[in-house]
Amino acid sequence: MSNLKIYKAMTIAGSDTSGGAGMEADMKTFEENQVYGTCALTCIVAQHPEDWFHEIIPLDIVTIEKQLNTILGAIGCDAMKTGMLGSAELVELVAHTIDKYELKNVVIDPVMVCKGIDAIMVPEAAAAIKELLIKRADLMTPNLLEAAYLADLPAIKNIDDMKEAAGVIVERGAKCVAMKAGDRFGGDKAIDLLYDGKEFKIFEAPLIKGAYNHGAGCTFSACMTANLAKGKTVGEAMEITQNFMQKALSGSFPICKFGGATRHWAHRE
Ligand code: PXL
Repeated sequence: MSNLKIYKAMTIAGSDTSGGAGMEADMKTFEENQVYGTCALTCIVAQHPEDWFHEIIPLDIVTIEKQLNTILGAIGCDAMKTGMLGSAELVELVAHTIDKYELKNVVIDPVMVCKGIDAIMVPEAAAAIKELLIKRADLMTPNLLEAAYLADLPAIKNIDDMKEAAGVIVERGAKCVAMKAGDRFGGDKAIDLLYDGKEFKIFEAPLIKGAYNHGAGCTFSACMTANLAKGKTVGEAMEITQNFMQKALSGSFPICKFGGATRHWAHRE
């Protein structure tokens, strides 16, 4: 038995049955960062083996509330993140839970789109995230589509647009924004932006051609969450996460004929 201090992180997320994204990515990333993970499961995503159509099977709100009670009533957490929330009712429950337990290090990953679908999946849930969760977030981790939606901008096409969107999201109440452009601008660089309301920091990394990036957004956000749980600043967490992602993407691998996954353990190889 160990007496070392154990840091804990909670994810409120869906299960990606294929193992690369969702709560599976979150829990693997917590573990790789030496943080004990707990999970309140919101839905199950089951991919059809013939065509990889993502079927979303929601869990009922009472079941989700029971899980939150287990975790927060008995175990607690040093940081938390959200993943696929899927309904306005669930977003309301998450907002209420953050207030009730006065949760610290609240990371909101506003999962509104899945790779390849350039449209907001559940408009009511997205609107509720904008209204109820931005202002409760210590850190928001949107991709470009999500950031444009949250900031009411038509599209984000360059770094200036990223800064503008981050500015609006902070004005709307988030303490900090870590925005992931990934490969969206073309070119040979992956660009991330960190804004804490005072200073814009740009993080540039070589774009890893042909990487399997399924689950990369969840992994990024979970790595930030784990490091906030350990008491790192957002800036320190971002440095660690940049390194973690570079390795996880460089070492990504195919899992089936429809795609692959990031290598969560690559940082220790
Ligand atoms: O990467 C977004 C995402 C989040 N959560 C779950 C998912 C996916 C994408 O497939 O399945 C559960």
